[in-house]
Amino acid sequence: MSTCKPACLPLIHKTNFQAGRLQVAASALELVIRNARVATASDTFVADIGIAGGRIVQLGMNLAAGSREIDAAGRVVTPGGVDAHCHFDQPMAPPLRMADDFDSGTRAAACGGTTTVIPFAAQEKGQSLRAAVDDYHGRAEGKAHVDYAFHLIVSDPTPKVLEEELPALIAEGYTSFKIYMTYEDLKLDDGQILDVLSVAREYGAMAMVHAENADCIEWLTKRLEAAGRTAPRFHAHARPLLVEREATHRAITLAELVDVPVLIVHVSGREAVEQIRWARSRGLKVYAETCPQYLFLTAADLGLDDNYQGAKCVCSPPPRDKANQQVIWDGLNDGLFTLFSSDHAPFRYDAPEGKKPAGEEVSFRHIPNGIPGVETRMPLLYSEGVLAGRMTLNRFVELTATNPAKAYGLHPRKGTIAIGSDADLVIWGEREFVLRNADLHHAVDYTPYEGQTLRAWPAITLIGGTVVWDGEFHPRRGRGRFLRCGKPSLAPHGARG
Ligand code: DUC
Ligand code: ZN
Ligand code: ZN
Repeated sequence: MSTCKPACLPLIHKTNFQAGRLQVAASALELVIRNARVATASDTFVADIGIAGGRIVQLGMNLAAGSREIDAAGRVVTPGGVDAHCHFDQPMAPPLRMADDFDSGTRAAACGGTTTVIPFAAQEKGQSLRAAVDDYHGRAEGKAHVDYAFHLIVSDPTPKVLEEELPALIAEGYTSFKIYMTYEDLKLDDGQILDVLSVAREYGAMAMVHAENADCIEWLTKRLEAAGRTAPRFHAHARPLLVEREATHRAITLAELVDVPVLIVHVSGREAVEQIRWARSRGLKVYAETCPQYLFLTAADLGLDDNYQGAKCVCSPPPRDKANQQVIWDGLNDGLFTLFSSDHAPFRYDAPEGKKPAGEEVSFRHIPNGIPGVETRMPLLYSEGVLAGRMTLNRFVELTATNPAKAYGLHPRKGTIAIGSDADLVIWGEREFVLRNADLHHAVDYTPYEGQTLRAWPAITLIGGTVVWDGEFHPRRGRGRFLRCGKPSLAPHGARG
């Protein structure tokens, strides 16, 4: 593991007070962050932040001395990021294996300013949902450096799952679940989707939908393969915008039928955006998430020829074009999108368990879908959104921290800077540097953003008032806590919620 110091500055010092004065001055405050330019989703103001017991206990000017102090004069301080869509150590069919487990995945998160993650406990067909959750806890416990909650992935909605397991798990704090409209081993048919949405409605949970039409993808894939078009770039040809549009429309319609909010995840471009705008104009509670790859990558990154390197950017839905990037920027700014998540789905490029399954350069159909991004999500949007003048600082906070915490029932403990909130904070450093995978902390052997110039990186990340990143990573393996989610604020309280 490397340590990178893109914005490391000597901000931390111990206060020079005498033992006698300590009782008064530092009885309450273990840490004071001085003169911070505090940014929340709604306000930006200069204040000292007083921290005790892992929480923010005071906000104001000229706070009493803390046992430790950080001088943040001139620095922006935001809530630690909440990455509400990432995949760590999710079981895969052999030979595939995700590169990041909860150790390396949450290490990367912390170094990039994300202090809470919500990955997925995925049910295999034939498996009980409870068994999937128990298995996933085993993968996280003792490893996580940051706090974490779980979404569920429902791939086999049997009567037992719908009537017993889902209601019980929702009551225990697993209040969101993802359903897939594509992938043979995960997809649900429309009737099954209606069943799962009905449970979401009844118990006040949030359903997240991967919206791509499976039959269209399969039909296109077969035709491309028959024509010998199997290079990574044909992944985008097999999943054009209309494939996402149709499924988005269908997901909206199914949710309308059940009368329940729905969240469309990883929206990639104009056609799905148009469906979501149309639904909103009709008063439907349709929410949307997008991800860095739809702002910073295009289909050209899948390769302009048959070079296999394009496999590094194979994810679903695929990246689109420059015009669609602008559509996504517009949606981030005008409120269409509620969430900005990484969809970190980490596979090594040069590895038989990764992008070259069993060591082979395979047809795009068999390239594992997903790219790394948990560490770069916040710095990319801060650099190219806030500092490039495309987005306000407050909207940045809302999209990367506050809304994900609210959407999944973790607010106000997470996602804001307020009295009583966990002292999960990012003190930003602003200077230009070139992003290199060698400086990142995930276990993936590449970043899709290699060579990109960034203008900012967290100078310091704090979790519960403890410095976990200050240009060096300070491990807290196993001290990341499991969080039970409350009811998502975007979903109505279900009849039985
Ligand atoms: N969907 C995801 O949510 N993540 C990775 C790949 C995919 O298809
Ligand atoms: Zn998905
Ligand atoms: Zn995902």
